[in-house]
Amino acid sequence: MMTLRIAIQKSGRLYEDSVSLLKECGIDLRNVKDRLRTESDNFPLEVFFLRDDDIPQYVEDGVADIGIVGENVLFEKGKSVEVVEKLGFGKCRLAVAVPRAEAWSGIGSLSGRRIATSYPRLVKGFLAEHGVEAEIHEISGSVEIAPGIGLADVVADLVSSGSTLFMNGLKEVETILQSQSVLIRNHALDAGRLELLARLLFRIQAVKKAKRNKYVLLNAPNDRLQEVISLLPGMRSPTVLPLAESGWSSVHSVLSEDQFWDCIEKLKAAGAEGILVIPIEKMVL
Ligand code: PRT
Ligand code: ZN
Repeated sequence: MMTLRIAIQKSGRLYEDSVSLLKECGIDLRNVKDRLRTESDNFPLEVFFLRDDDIPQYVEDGVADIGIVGENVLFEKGKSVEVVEKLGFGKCRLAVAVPRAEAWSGIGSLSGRRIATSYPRLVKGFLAEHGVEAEIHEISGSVEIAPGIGLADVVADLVSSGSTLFMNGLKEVETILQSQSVLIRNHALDAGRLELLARLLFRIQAVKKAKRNKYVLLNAPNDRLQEVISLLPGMRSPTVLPLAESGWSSVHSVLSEDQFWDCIEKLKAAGAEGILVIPIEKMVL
């Protein structure tokens, strides 16, 4: 039987989220722990566990059909694959950082300096784009200690909370790339695999959409029902049910994360009470 082969990180920051995403898509995996490959019993999917750095190559070569990898790694490797979908996890940025005491006067001040990084290709592109010449020192780990031990003047490294830079006496001054995990695919998938990918993508999009939305239930006095309803976008329009207590209704709707707090405040002001907010597991429109 035809299966779709996906490459995901074996262990590290993307592992948990990658496995959870498949699970949320209803794909059960057999004994995931300490395996190099596994398959699913309820979806024609075979999973390869790899170092994240190797995933773009496997997908380009067609050893895996699709993969989950950070854009930072994808763009650094420069392999020829297609990005299918942004996945919204593994968010970070590749940033330039300098010793905290240093006055920063813009990208031009990188000129002639030594930059330590694990992302030479991305840094080179950034420098070229700004017409700056500097020395790139490629190191594979613990980039943030390079200035402290005299190996470099400046670093270009991944940052999420910023605490690693802070603890090493550095400050972030420029962003080279905003990154998150993406689903990538081989260019030349056959029709059967494209169809499996479409099924998987449909599920991924339903999971993503659900995460961005909440189910909201509230009680509203009937004399203010129209005002309350006008505040709720809903999928089509809100559901309204009478409460046992006369003069009151229960209103159900879906709210997106970005308008959430704003909307809740307005609903309260419009007389809504007993507002319940419930996570949505899947959302298919
Ligand atoms: O073994 P393998 O090669 O598969 O794993 P790895 O060690 O190369 O990668 P891993 O697991 O550390 O990271 C995998 C991916 O997670 C990266 O390629 C990014 O796409 C993403 N990601 C998201 C991050 C971070 N956030 C992150 N903060 N990767 C690394 N970091 C490191 C960063 O290098 C620095 O050392 O965390 C430190 C900074 O974090 P803050 O929170 O102190 O700013
Ligand atoms: Zn890696």
